[in-house]
Amino acid sequence: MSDKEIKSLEAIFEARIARDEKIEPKDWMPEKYRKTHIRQISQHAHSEIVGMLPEGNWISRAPSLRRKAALLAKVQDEAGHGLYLYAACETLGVSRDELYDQLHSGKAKYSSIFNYPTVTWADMGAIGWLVDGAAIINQVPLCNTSFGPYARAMVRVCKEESFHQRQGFEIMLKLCNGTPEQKEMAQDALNRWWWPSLMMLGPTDAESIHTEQSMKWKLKRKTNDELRQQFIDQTVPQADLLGITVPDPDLKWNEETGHYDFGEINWDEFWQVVKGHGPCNKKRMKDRVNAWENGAWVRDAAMAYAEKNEKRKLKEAI
Ligand code: BYC
Repeated sequence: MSDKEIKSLEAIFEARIARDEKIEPKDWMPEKYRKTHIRQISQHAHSEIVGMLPEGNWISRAPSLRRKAALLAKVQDEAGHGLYLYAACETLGVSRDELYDQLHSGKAKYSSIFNYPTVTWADMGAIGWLVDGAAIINQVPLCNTSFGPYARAMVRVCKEESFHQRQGFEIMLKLCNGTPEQKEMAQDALNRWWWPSLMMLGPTDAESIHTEQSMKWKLKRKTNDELRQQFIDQTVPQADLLGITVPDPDLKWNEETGHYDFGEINWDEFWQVVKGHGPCNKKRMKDRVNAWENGAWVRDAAMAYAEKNEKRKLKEAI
């Protein structure tokens, strides 16, 4: 294709973005648009899959049958989110095997938040309330993202995230209305998950290398800092309602801006975790690779069953 032809396709593409039209997999798109979508959607898919691991730790330890059923359903939803997202990513011409290879070899990133340990039951509450709460704030704008398969996947994901957030908040509410020890457990979980939840929304806009271009392409509809402020503004009153304290001495309502001011985030810690040196990075990858390898017989059996069925159908058709 000549440079002139590419320029004209680019102009048509930009005009479609400006009109808020959805870009579909078979439409022409700039190579950089395709690559940046593969990057973000696959990181998102990996986060869902790795995100199952810290919670999986508590399925066999949940304090009641009701809690166990809800947690099990939540973790299954996360597997489903991973699958929608991998499928959306595959429409951009990358194979599932390649994506898994990138995750298992440590080449691909996944959300920093899942490299922290889940040491008490209250962590299940804090993850649902804070981590899924931050995820909803990040993902609701993505329902309106420019790439069709990603936007459509997000609509369903957000509906399920909303249930996840509520089940987490309800765990926290129960603990906060329980014994002093239970309330202390909830406070301890908030202390440990607050700052990593703020980091989850990505580096500051000044440090974010992809935001500017992704906003232009309407891949991202809000910047990292906008999402973080929205999360803080929404969550602090919920902590007040629970009667526990956000671990930030600089947190203060600002009448003038109509937002909370907040303290300095430890970005060194964030980058350490992103680079693989968080408290659980190695364990998460080991568990994920083991789960993949130990599941090989299930995949082989499913393939053998599908082939057998295919042959039977062919035989019947003859
Ligand atoms: N962790 O230029 P930036 C869930 C990387 S799962 C690790 O701002 P971007 C759930 C970033 O990739 C929810 N890495 O990037 C599941 C980039 O590196 P590369 C997961 C991070 O993409 C189970 C570099 O830093 N949500 O909710 O414009 C149980 C510079 O950053 C992180 C999504 O994936 C991080 N936190 O903005 C419970 C949502 N932040 O790629 C819950 C979709 C940044 O150049 N993703 N990096 O090597 C997004 O919205 C955006 O990708 C982000 C980052 C806002 C996360």
